[in-house]
Amino acid sequence: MTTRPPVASARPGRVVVSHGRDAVVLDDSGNRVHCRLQGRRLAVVCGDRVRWTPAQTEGGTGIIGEVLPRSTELVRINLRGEREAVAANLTQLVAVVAPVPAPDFGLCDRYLAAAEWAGLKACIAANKSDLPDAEGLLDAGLDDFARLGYPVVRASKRAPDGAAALALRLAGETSVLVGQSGVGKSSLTNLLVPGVAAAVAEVTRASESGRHTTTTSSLYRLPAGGELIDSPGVRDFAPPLPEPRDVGGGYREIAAAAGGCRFRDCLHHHEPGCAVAAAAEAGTIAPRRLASYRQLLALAEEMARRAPRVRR
Ligand SMILES: Nc1nc2c(ncn2[C@@H]2O[C@H](COP(=O)(O)OP(=O)(O)OP(=O)(O)O)[C@@H](O)[C@H]2O)c(=O)[nH]1
Ligand SMILES: [Mg+2]
Ligand SMILES: [Zn+2]
Repeated sequence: MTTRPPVASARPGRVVVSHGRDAVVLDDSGNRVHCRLQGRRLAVVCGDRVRWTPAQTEGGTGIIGEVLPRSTELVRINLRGEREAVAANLTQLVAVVAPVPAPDFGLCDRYLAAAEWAGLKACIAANKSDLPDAEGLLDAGLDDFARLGYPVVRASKRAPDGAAALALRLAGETSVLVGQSGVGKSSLTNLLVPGVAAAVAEVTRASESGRHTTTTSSLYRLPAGGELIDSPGVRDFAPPLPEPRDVGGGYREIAAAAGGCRFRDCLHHHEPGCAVAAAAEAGTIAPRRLASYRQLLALAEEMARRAPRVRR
């Protein structure tokens, strides 16, 4: 009679770090398991729900055999023009800005539009509030976002309870911190997640010299419930674009004003009777936001011209 080795059964897990063919998975008991991806076709990102099997591999003790469908995802277009998921199963995007490095509001617009298209909540964390905003540039931009209904929370690692307001926003959500390199995403993570100090300190040290310090996204459990993903800083963010007629859905004020346009299919270029253009002239829509919308619209139209049928 032959006895077979017991077949280990697949278990649920959550990807908390992913790099190439390797990932760290949090199992149901909160243990971190270093896993390899099975096969060439599997790919995971931070936040993915997976099924994994205990197994001794070169780099760890598990193999991920299956990625469960994502409820939401944040996707970017990489330098090769391909779709690339940044994080999965999110409920909220937090765009982090600071007085230094100088804020890039166009970048915020693109992140917020991506959140709208992906059905994520969104808010802005105005970090380093201990520093003076010399040009008033940050405050002016933040006012624009607050008027649109995006919560703006101030934060600082140099103030007592400097992340308390943000902590309230994060409770119960799965949030990703995004933004330029050096705005303080990892420092905020450090404040919000007790016990990860070591892991963050190791990477923040190098940031004093102004380099991109965080190189891989990491997911942490928050003490008040919910999860936080610290992501690497970016110079730019190109979201995958919907059909031209849907681009306005990424801009709340434009979507709201569009109902007043003379033509139902108005794209708010320079069509006659455009309520969006009129609102921008009247000052109720920030001209900067309209320009930012038109930039994405032009790209979406360019894509539609190039590949009218293969587009999703
Ligand atoms: N004054 C001040 N400095 C801060 C604050 N938060 C972070 N910093 C500094 O800003 C620099 C960058 O901080 P990080 O937390 O590494 O920034 P990051 O957004 O994670 O950067 P990347 O990982 O490169 O994307 C460090 O020198 C921090 O000490 C703050 O609230 N106030
Ligand atoms: Mg960082
Ligand atoms: Zn219009």
